[in-house]
Amino acid sequence: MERTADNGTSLRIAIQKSGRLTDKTIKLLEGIGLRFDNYKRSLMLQCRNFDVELLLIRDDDIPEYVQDGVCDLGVVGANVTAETRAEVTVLRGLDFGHCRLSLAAPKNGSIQQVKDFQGTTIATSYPYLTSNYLENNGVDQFNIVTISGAVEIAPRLEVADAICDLVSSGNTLRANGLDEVEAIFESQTELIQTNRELSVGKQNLIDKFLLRIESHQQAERSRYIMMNAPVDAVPKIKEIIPSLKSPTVMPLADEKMAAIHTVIPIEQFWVVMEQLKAAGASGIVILPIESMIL
Ligand code: PRT
Ligand code: ZN
Repeated sequence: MERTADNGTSLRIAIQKSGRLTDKTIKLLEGIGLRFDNYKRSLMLQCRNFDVELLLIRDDDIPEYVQDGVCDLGVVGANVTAETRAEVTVLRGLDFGHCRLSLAAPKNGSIQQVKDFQGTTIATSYPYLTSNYLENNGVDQFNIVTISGAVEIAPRLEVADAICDLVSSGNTLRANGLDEVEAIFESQTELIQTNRELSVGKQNLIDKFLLRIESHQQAERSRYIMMNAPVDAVPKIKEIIPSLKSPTVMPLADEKMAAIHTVIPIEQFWVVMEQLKAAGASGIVILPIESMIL
């Protein structure tokens, strides 16, 4: 167990108690080696093997808890931090919970572009981001109706002419006869830190925590690749491999053949595979990587 300098005070991280981000957040924390018991039952959860405790709360409260220093770190959508205007530091995007906040209006109606929002009533859970966007884009007269859920049915209930809500696949808008007019904010889940001064012990713990997250993210973006190839083809194969470091080349019992091991970024995976096969590689094996420190 790693202890902080300030009397064993744990690093306190706010995460969503129950919602879209909860399972992915826990999966990430477990992916960097942290172990917890029964996270679905408690409000406060002590990590068994790292000096961290989790506070499980509604996502709307996370930025403020972090701003006020009640929690040192938080895991929350950029959309929530931006709407609450909390003063916190974004440490990094966590590459899940991707979505966009979009203005949307009834299909084939009178609202087709941003200027058509002039004089309309818009239902949203994001009054600040919505008004701010409209005002910055030449729309100076509109009403905002702030509602916290089921925003997409507001036009049908004639509570509003249009909406501004989070969209990921677009299915909810389509199912409610709405068209996306404009995406006003791109979001993903982020790790945020309080701007309050932290003890050296806590700051050290955050540095360790961040290094683990970085290694985990790097590993998730990479694959370990092994293959055999004729010795003659090795120079060509080395040129093809977009390796993070020089590949390992090992002799095989058959002197005309060599084994090549390396790590490649996942997004180049298929293109590289095809090129390697064409260059003479065979028996190509791809493995996931648990963690990676460059
Ligand atoms: O109870 P609590 O307040 O903690 O949770 P919540 O109900 O406010 O939030 P929750 O769990 O629904 O979402 C948490 C976070 O997930 C959001 O703040 C975003 O950062 C992120 N996220 C990613 C999304 C979506 N994608 C998303 N699609 N949040 C909500 N949606 C909803 C959207 O509001 C709409 O109703 O999904 C519907 C649209 O989805 P598509 O796929 O049909 O376009
Ligand atoms: Zn919420």
